[in-house]
Amino acid sequence: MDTRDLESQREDFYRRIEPSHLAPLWTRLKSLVPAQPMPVGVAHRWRYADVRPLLLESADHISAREAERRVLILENPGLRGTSQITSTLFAGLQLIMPGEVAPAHRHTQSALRFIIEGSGAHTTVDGEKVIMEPGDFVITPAWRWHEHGNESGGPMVWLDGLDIPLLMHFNSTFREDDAARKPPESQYDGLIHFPYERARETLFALARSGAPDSHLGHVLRYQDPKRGGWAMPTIASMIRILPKGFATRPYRSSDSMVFAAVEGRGTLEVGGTKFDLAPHDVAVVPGWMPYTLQASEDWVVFSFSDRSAQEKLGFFRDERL
Ligand code: 1HN
Repeated sequence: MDTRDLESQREDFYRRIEPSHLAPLWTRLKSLVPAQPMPVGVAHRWRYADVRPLLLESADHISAREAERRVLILENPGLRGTSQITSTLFAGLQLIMPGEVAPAHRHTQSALRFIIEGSGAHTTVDGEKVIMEPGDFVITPAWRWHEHGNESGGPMVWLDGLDIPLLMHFNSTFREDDAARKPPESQYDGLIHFPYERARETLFALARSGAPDSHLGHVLRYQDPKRGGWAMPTIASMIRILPKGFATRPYRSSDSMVFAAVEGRGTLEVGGTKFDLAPHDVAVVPGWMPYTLQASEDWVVFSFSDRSAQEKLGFFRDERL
């Protein structure tokens, strides 16, 4: 049989199996199982100076109570309409004004908060109150009742990170609202509040004590002190300091990274683009794209990714270039 006949007989075969909801794997195998990660989304930076006035304006349009959560979603420009910053994570900037309450609810998605601006507002987790200060890292574990309130005199802004797209893949999302509130079945026994004061002290002590890792800088991982390992089951969070003048060697990992600049200034370089990052700017780097961080001042950077889930499932990879 010549190849034209072979090809047309194959095409005919594919058409005949289609009504039985069957398809050939061999035409799709290499796209289903690529040799390495295909980029999902694009690298992007949100300047806080641009976003802040819009976030504050959102308070003219809706209250925290009516919105339930007054959040502007940081949507990856390569993933429009998905509410995703990466293929597995949601990120947004949440605003709560003085006197406002964001009512209690619980969901199977886990949330992290990294405090950007303001001082003294609170979040509660199963009734345990956490007062939030800039640079603090706060966790709302899955299925824990949580609400936010602002009894301070000024607006309070934080970066939210949730594993929403990840749970969407598992189709295991549940939510209950305040009206259905019951006493919690158990008490969460992990750490939920990591104050910046302690992280900052440790970072600057590290920076004084020796040379930074060539690809990462001086890194602290937020850990669960009881069980060890990452503080959250799905999301891995870190904070690092890059001494003034230091530049990392190119590095890539299979987890797409969300960065939030904290103090000082520097540049994230990814895919030939340089993103200067001022304090409170947020950036995203798709998985497996090599990137570098260059510090023009002593530079503190917070980051989170789905690495905690990838490690547990056994497919996390990284490469030092
Ligand atoms: C949520 O519950 C919070 O509790 C923040 O602060 C962001 C984004 C989507 C769905 C639920 C919060 C959220 C969210």
